[in-house]
Amino acid sequence: MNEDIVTPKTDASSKTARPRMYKVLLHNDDYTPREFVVAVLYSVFGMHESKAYSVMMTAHQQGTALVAVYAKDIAETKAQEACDMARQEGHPLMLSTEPDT
Ligand code: NFA
Repeated sequence: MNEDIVTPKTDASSKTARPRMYKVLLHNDDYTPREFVVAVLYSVFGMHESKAYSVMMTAHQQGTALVAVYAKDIAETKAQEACDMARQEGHPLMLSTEPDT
């Protein structure tokens, strides 16, 4: 009778675990030139210039802005790369990472 009916497993134990995601945040400061921030967002995060400009302006006006969300190691590497580029040019630009929710 019903022995051919197979019900799919939908419980959590049968689902594939996804890696925890991390936000990369851009922090405002009084010294890093706006154009430099835009250039970093473009070269490290592959943002189009118009998007990079609006993220830069959000940080400038609100103090911080969300840049992107990645797996932990990628988020940390990109944040570090961006900070390194700034340090190389003598700018205090800061990016940080934190768990996404
Ligand atoms: N506040 C900086 C300036 O006026 C620009 C800036 C924006 C710096 C976003 C850091 C992050 N030159």
